[in-house]
Amino acid sequence: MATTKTDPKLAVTANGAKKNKFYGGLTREQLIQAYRVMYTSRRIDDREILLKRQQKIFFQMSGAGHEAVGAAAGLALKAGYDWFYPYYRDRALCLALGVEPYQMFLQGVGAADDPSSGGRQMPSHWSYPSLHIVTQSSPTGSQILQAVGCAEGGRYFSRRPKAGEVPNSPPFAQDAKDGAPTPGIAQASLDYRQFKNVSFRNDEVTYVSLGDGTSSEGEFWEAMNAAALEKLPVIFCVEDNGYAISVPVEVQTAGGTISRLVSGFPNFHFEEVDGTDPVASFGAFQRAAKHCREGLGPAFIHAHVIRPYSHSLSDDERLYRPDTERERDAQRDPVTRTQMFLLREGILDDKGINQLEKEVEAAIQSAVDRALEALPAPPESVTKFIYSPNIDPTASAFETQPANGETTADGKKPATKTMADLINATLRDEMKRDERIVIFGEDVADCSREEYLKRKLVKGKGGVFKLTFGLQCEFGNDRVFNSPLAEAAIVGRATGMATRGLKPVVEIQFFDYIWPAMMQIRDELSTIRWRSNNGFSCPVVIRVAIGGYLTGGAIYHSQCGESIFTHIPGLRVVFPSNSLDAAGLLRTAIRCDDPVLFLEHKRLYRESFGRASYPGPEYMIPFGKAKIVHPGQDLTVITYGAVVPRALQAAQKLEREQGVQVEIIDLRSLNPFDWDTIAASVTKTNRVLVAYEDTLSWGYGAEIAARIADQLFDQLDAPVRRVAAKDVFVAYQPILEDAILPQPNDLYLAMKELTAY
Ligand SMILES: Cc1ncc(C[n+]2csc(CCOP(=O)(O)OP(=O)(O)O)c2C)c(N)n1
Ligand SMILES: [Mg+2]
Repeated sequence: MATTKTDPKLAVTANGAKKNKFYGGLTREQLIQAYRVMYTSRRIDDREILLKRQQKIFFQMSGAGHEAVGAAAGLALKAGYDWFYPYYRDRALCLALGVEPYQMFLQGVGAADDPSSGGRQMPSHWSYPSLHIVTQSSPTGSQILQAVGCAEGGRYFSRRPKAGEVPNSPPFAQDAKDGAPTPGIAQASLDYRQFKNVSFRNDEVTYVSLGDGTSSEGEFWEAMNAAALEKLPVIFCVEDNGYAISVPVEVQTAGGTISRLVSGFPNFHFEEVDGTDPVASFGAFQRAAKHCREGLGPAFIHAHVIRPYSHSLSDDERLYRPDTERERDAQRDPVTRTQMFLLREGILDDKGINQLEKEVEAAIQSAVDRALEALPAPPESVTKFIYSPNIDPTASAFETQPANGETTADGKKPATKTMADLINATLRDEMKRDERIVIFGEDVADCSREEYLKRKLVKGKGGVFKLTFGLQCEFGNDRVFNSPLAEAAIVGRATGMATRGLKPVVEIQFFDYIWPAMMQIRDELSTIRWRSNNGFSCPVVIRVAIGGYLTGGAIYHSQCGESIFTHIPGLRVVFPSNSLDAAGLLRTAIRCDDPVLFLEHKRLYRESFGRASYPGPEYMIPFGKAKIVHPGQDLTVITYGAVVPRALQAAQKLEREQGVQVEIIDLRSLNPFDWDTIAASVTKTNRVLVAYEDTLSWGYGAEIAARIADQLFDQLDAPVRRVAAKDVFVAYQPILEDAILPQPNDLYLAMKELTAY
């Protein structure tokens, strides 16, 4: 693709301006509008700096120096039509799209009425749903993959418009408990779609911006690759001010120019432009948007800007930039430059400029006065919107019975299925029911080279554990596809898609490799609803193969680590131990309105333990509901996952030998977890063992044990014990693996000791 380099001198037209003259596609009125936006942006920064010094706001991040490129992007793209993932320097863009100065000051004071976050996020973390400005966070670059997913979501709906429709059903069901209609309880036949307004345009564009330093983040490169591969309509705008805090661009970017590094990506339209010139910048955005809207692929705009106000109010750039360099930058200040341009072209005279600036000052003063009166949200509201306020996945509406008959048509008992079989069947049923479900990840497709399948040359793979086998063949390669080998991209793209209303059910091939996606899971997926004060949500399901007991899995194919994720507010975590629970919990995960980490134990995929016959396409289990897999009154064992069959084995041995009856609780879902069942059982048995496969210290059992010590202290006749893996990694040699992971005999000994206590 061609790179357009704009000479800033050419963008400024010669003297003798006429009334109807266009300036690189901009009318005189648009240029005045651009200047108004730019000047407003700068003056808001100035005012915020003052307010911060007066301790009336608590943080300040300026967009100074970046105003021209922002105003130009806002003029070239359409609010509420295109989609925007701006970064913190994009104040002018937001103003150009329609955000009001008052709203920005509300963010500064942290007001309840701040439409971005209700006082939850720093200023300059934009979020305005009606304008399609998607909630932003603070990690540099984590917005980029989501922008790619957002574009994919829009394209999906434009190709399958029916998928965006909401199933036609009443909004709320009867709560089975008291028969009264209860808002917030989802009917079994309903799901998250009721609360997701899908809107899309066939020629929409997704804008995403970042700084020059941020282009060093791996996620940037993953996003560029994905956008190029899929020819997605994304405009990447690198606002290059030459510094990332104190690190200059030549130390950050090999060769000192990001344009050169990205130039090999196919399908892109490239622009390198003086981002302090609104006319040149507008032209770049117009050409970029045209390329995207025509479906030719993504675009990349490298805009050279300045950063006159240091990195933030906490930074003093004089510590690392000499005056000469700063003065050189000041010559290119976009606000003064544009003002001079308007005067020189006779578009505004001195009086006109004065008038405009006076109007802006008055508007800012009134906005500040009002914002300083605004109230913060009440402290008790802080836990609102961690999860969906609309669908409660612990509700009784998610409790349905398995639909399988006792016998099949020919009078035989139905065949029992493995966990792998029933997860596959549940995915198939849900994909049939809901066209918004897309499945992607590493190796999940049957075969990326579809012609091999069509010509029946191959059978297809469907995942390294074959859990997604046959789904691409049945539902098409736009719904089930292989992603590049990039876990952050899998979760980041899924998050963007879910923000648009799709239901991505993605796979992380091995839990051991979930870590590249950790930033997306911890700082994005789980926080989006809360930080946007319910403005956005992204109910993604992440299926992950987890766990050991594999004899040969070794350190990097055997890890657990679920407590790291149960520690994250906003994320549901489930961990089934058998086929039926896997089917019921997966269906709830897919239909609910929250992000879910669905942990599938590899060792249990094809075990003979816990097989069950197919429970039908409506079988669901609510989250937070444990199952007593073995009743007893002498000791409670709280466990989950692959420790369940091992605990059963140990309990049966103890019962045979000593007549001791152990009650085994399979938690099934770890966040939320079923405290009521635990409390009832411990109150009955007065002794408790918490058993889990992960390393002992700082693990999931610590929280359960602490709660029991705190709330059931009076009920205990013995200390709360834990059995778990040794605090080491899982070794390859089976003898070593056995010594590391909790075995039935370890459980047996602990049970015996506790009952004798
Ligand atoms: C992942 C991550 N690492 C570090 C930071 C701290 N930080 C915030 S902004 C910034 C520099 C960004 O520079 P650049 O991308 O060039 O954008 P600019 O601020 O210059 O516009 C850093 C290091 C962060 N927010 N996120
Ligand atoms: Mg920078």
